[in-house]
Amino acid sequence: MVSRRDILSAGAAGAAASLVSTSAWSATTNQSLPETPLKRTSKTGSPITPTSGPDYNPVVTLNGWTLPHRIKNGVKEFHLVAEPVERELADGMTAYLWGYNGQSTGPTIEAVEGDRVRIFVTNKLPEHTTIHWHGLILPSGMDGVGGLSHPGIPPGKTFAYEFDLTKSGTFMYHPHADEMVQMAMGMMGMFIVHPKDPNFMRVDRDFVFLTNAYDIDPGTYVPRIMTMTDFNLWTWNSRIFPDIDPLVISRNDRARVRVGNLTMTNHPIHMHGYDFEVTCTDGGWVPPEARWPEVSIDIPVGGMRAFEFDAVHLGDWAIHCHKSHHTMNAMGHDVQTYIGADKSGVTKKIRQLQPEYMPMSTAGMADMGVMEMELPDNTIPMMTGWGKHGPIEMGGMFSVVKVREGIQSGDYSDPGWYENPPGTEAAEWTGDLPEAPIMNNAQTHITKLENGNKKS
Ligand SMILES: [Cu+2]
Repeated sequence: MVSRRDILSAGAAGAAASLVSTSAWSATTNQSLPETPLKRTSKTGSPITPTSGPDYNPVVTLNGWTLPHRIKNGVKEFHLVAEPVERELADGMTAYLWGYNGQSTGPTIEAVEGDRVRIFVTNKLPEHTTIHWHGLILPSGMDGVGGLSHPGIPPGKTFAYEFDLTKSGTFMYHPHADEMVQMAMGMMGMFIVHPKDPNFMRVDRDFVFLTNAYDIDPGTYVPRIMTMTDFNLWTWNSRIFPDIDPLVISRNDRARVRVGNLTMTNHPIHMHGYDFEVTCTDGGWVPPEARWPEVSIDIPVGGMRAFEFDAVHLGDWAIHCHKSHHTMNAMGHDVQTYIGADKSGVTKKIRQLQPEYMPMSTAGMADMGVMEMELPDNTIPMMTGWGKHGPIEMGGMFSVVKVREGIQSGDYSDPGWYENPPGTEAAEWTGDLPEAPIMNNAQTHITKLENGNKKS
């Protein structure tokens, strides 16, 4: 007898071969339901190219996957299972979350404008749940607000949601029952509706991810659900740097990045090397005449922004939240600032008790990026990651857009680090320096006085 737990944990080994499997238990216990696809790993799953029906270019869910469907009498059927999951936030750190079909975040649902969808939701949680389809236009009774639209789905039961997809765009799904707890535990996913006309807003690479946040004490596994603002893990699709997969793009591809925000604060997502235009919100497509150029786009709470660019600049380009605390992993926020402090006296004293003691952070905190500090189990350093040229000193909401020549369509594998062409990389200067203009406060003051004297 193979338990579901075995299926989940066995996946880590043969990850690349098959990212999606079908769990035996659901097929036998729910004969009339579509099979329950189950994701085993936190690696980015291959997009699912449509084999029947209208053509579309499938999205790539960063460190996530797309939910397979079946078609029954012209209706697209999906099966989501709400359940406790173990999610690897990064190599060396696992969180005990709630999610869908074996993972948090849940799989991306992908369909086409004009489709009728039937989404079965099985509740394997210890309490009731619902799913709200954020941004979709649908009948009131399908809107998933527990108690308002319909009763909550009790543990062990399956509800069916059914509606027509009347518009294309980028939407989200999440519980609207004990919402604070269930979202803090990682329950959320994306819902992509492709345009009926495959040439409308067509791109070559279409990335999608959700921003989410957890408060998990170092050495523990379960998020603190009562935290309102002071989260210590800022994630994309329940994944943190250095283990968020890169966004791999072939030069001259038209690329789109869709970012949803189901945290409790905004995230200004900044991408280096390019300017771009916001082409879609969770309300719909932005007409060309209403767009303006950006290099950072604030993703509001409970909102989605998709931006597009032509990938003409080769390189490794950082993409990250511009709130600098959101590109850090777990850390205490009540640590004193020691910049400029003289710790030599106290160091001498402490070393009498603990000879290997090292004073830290008197010149900044970059020493944290290279230190091999002993951490509690199941904890990732505050700032970490190693690039071609040294420590990257980041964490949390950070990844790299990798634009390369001649990447095959459909290939999202990491091409490694970019080799800067000769003469295009900043390096130490050993020649003569121009005289540096100095304007310190005293001089400013003198200049002001002189100018004042001249006037009188
Ligand atoms: Cu942020």
